[in-house]
Amino acid sequence: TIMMENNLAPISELYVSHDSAEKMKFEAAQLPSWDLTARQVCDLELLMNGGFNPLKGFMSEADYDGVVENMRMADGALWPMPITLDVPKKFAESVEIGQDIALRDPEGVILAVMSVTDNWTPNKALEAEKVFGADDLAHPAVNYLHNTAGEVYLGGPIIGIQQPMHYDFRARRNTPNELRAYFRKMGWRKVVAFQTRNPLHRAHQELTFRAAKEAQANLLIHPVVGLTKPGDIDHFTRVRCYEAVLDQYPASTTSMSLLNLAMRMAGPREAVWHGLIRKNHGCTHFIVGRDHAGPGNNSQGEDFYGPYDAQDLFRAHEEEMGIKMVDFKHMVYVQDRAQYEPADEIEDKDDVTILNISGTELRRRLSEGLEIPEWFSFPAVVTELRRTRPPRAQQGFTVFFTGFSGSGKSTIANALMVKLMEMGGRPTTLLDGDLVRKNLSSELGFSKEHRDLNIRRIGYVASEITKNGGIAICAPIAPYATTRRAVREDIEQFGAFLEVHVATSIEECERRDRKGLYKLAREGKIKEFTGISDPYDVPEHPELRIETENTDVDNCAHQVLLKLESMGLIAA
Ligand code: PPS
Repeated sequence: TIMMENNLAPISELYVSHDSAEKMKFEAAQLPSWDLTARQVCDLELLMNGGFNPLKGFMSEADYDGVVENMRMADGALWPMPITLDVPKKFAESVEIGQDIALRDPEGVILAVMSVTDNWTPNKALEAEKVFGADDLAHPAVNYLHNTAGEVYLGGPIIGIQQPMHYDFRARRNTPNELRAYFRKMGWRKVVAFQTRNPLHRAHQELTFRAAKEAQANLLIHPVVGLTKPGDIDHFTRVRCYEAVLDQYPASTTSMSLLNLAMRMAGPREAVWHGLIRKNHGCTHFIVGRDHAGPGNNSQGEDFYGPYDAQDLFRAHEEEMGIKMVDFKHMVYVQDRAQYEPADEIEDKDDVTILNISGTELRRRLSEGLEIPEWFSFPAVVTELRRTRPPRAQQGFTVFFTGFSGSGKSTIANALMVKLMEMGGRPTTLLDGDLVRKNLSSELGFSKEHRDLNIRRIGYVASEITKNGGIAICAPIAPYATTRRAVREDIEQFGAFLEVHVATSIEECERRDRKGLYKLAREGKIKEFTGISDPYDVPEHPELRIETENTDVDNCAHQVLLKLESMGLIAA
């Protein structure tokens, strides 16, 4: 049987004693040092504060092998997730076994010292298969493993010097021992934890409240604020949303604390990992939902894991973990009775109207500024989400013209800019090819490398403008498809990207030869001239292609406006 009440004795941390910390920090400054990645900082924080108990450092090769193979450390302890210090080969070669290294945050502050006991090159394909279920780059953690993580892993015990600094929501962050002390003080003997990386709506409030009632426990809303799935709503917005929902629970039954975990989206293994972490934070129960910590679709368009695999794996290890699973009730809104009910307990199913709004539908309503009903979410939550995700017609975006020199990009871009400024509402910046080459890229020429740099710089500025709600209009030649794709990816994190191919033929550009450059290029006086002596990749799927040969400038700019309107970016 499972222990149903929590043991709230302090859990062991890996910090050096307060008195020795200063001395150790001073000595550590002489050591070879490693600048931790964002994920490693998250992992280190939970190693040091006991959140990853019983781990004593970054994993040794033997622990790693066991964890990958069958979720067990070398000593047999259950642990489902590799916690490894990945570094580039070059750094690994500079470190000897037995040596101490200083672990620093991205600003250079020394957080811990690690005694290196292990140094090995992991079989990443095997790790992907065993831990994440498939060696498929569509899985965000597999992609990270192959494309971001270093080639070599270093392992060894650590001694913590200080915890990573957080300047946001400081009062809401708690170590396992702080939470244990809080539960002790409040007399909370049973606590059910709810893990989340999404805003909470009414259905979540209902299900968490029911889970707590069912377990006769208090409730801990325990959202992840470290690293979640790429594309998620940022944690700043989410925490403001959670704070709004907290008022909805009966007073003093529920608490909220932020967990600086770097999620891996590993489904079943991740659920077990989450459970162990909550156990360490003094909780007795843990809510596991349908498709817990699911990574989305694989490259075949199918789910990586079965919808209840996470619950099954958790249940199989529940006893050993010492934390009990509360399985997630799928709550739906029954309009006739104006309340949420568990989907599998609705009696007169065929006679009542059940309402639902999917995540996709919610995003659509936000982006189009449409109604989000009160039965679905709390007005205060919707207000926060609308502040972060204003309707498309108020978001920033980038129009990126591409085409040969003399194709008419600048002229159309200028016409578009004044039309947008006539409408007003958003600051507009034109990043014209010539203008950029005077200001941003004055030292660059026209080699492939320099053109790439030039376009990447334009993309960076445009992405900042887009992020800040403005309109960026770019008009470089941008001859390479791969560079244009990279710029698109940079910008689409923040707003829409509209690629416009100004499709004037090279013959027509040369015939017009407005700057006399084509003549010089033909004579070999300008080298590497696009379309003459340097390549141009014709865009395959631009949002818009403009033929200029029989169309005047005003009409070309108008075509762009119509496209923007159809994308909801400007009001019709
Ligand atoms: S790129 O390839 O996107 O980085 O080029 P871009 O920054 O748009 O700069 C193109 C303008 O530079 C002038 N110019 C050349 N263009 C192409 N190839 C060569 N070798 C070259 N040398 C100078 C030319 O005037 C381009 O201006 P636009 O406005 O396109 O005619």
